Amino acid sequence: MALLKILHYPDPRLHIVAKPVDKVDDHIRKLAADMAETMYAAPGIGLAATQVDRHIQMLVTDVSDTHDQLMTFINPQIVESNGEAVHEEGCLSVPGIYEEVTRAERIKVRALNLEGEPFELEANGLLAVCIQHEIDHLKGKVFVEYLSRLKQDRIKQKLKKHSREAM
Ligand code: K1U
Ligand code: ZN
Repeated sequence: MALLKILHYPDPRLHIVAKPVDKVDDHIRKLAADMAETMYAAPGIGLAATQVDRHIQMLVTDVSDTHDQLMTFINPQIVESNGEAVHEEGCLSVPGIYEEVTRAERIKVRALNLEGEPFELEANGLLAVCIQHEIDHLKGKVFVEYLSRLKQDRIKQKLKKHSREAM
């Protein structure tokens, strides 16, 4: 397995819209394993292929404390959503920034698993937040884009300053 480089906001590649996966093969399974390793190492509770500069519709999540609930979603689609909930979110592509976002409270997701078989999952709480956040990545949307323009500009300045300091 391999650790992948995570793109940082405001990298324009974070806005590329991911394409559907047409065949779930060993190449896709290897990428899913590398994404899981990268997510655990970060550490994080989710990761979308977009964040590692692979523009296909695949994401991984594990919201457990024990790191034993890894889930892979290929070509995920939210087919039902209900209610509204506010949750503080972070993002491995926007390090050090945590902000509240309002999203659906409960969702039903349809996707393919690593065998290419369709499945449906109903989610609420942190898992629902995380899946919605990752599906946004696949659509080229970063969570800070739910914030005011002023906050987005401040976050961009802060991250640019950090990347200059890291050089
Ligand atoms: O998409 C990402 O960048 C991953 C992101 C997922 C996420 C977190 C919180 C709300 C919505 C989506 C993260 O994993 S940020 C890191 C994080 O939240 C975390 C890290 C270690 C332990 C627990 C949480
Ligand atoms: Zn993110």
